[in-house]
Amino acid sequence: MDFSTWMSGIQQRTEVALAAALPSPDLAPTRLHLAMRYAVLGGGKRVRPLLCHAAGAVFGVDSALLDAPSVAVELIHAYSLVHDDLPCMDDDVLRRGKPTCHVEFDEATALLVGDALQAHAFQTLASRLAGIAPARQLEMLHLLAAASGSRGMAGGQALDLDAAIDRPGEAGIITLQAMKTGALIRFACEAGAIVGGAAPSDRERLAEFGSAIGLAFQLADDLLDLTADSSAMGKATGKDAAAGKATLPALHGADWTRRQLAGLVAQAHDLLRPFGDSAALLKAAATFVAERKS
Ligand code: GRG
Repeated sequence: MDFSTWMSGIQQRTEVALAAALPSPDLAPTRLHLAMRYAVLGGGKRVRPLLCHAAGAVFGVDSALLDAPSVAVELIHAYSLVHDDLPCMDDDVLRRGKPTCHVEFDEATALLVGDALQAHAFQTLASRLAGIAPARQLEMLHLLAAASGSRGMAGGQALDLDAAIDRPGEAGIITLQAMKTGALIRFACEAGAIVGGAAPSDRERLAEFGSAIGLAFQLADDLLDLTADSSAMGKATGKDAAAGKATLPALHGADWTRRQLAGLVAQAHDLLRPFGDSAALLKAAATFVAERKS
């Protein structure tokens, strides 16, 4: 099966799994549940679920076992976008080509949507999951909490908010990006290996792969922020420069960034070499993340 056919299948599968995991809009409080579904469903590339499924495929895992970690990481990602768009953070009005959650609903609802999505992610991953040993579930819960918290995504966001004043250099930017966006991507890859019962060295290899791809993902995003227009992205672009935020493409230019991206993809592909053909989808996913146009 070619990568784009596989990718559409996983995106559709993830949409169904997310819709089933989220509380019904008929259930009280209906407005909150409607807003949660608005923030999660019907948009997004589902990069983290794609990586989780592709990582699991390296170890021959049945897709059904990868739905829970994929849904959990996507719910955390969706919550982060809702909070990131709030007036107290990036103050964005457009996300995935539609009004942001606080514009469509209101600020207080958007705040609660983020809170509830975060809790729901952990509830999903902590539910009884047929076919996954509880010890593996516990490991994933621990990793997802660490990836989301003050030493992961939330901490990276805090460093990013300070970046316009602190003006971090290259090493500082790489650290904050590894936390802000890399941590969830690393989790998605490592979770696939955990569900697959990978040996510790293979699991670490997948986590390192996730870190390389996380950095590539952020570089590609910063490059698109510099070069793409907002209609292609479905969100505002050019915001980093306007906010005076240092990014690696802003420091070094687009050509340097494209060379770095190619280097990171080569590094990621090298990490997968021992897995041979069973890593074909994950290899293609790495290329997709670095070369994406939106
Ligand atoms: C508010 C705690 C908290 C964290 C926010 C992820 C994040 C941290 C902020 C998002 C800001 C941003 C645009 C970062 C660049 C990388 C990124 C996460 C882009 C959006 O992710 P995609 O491209 O989005 O996977 P889709 O819509 O495809 O799901």
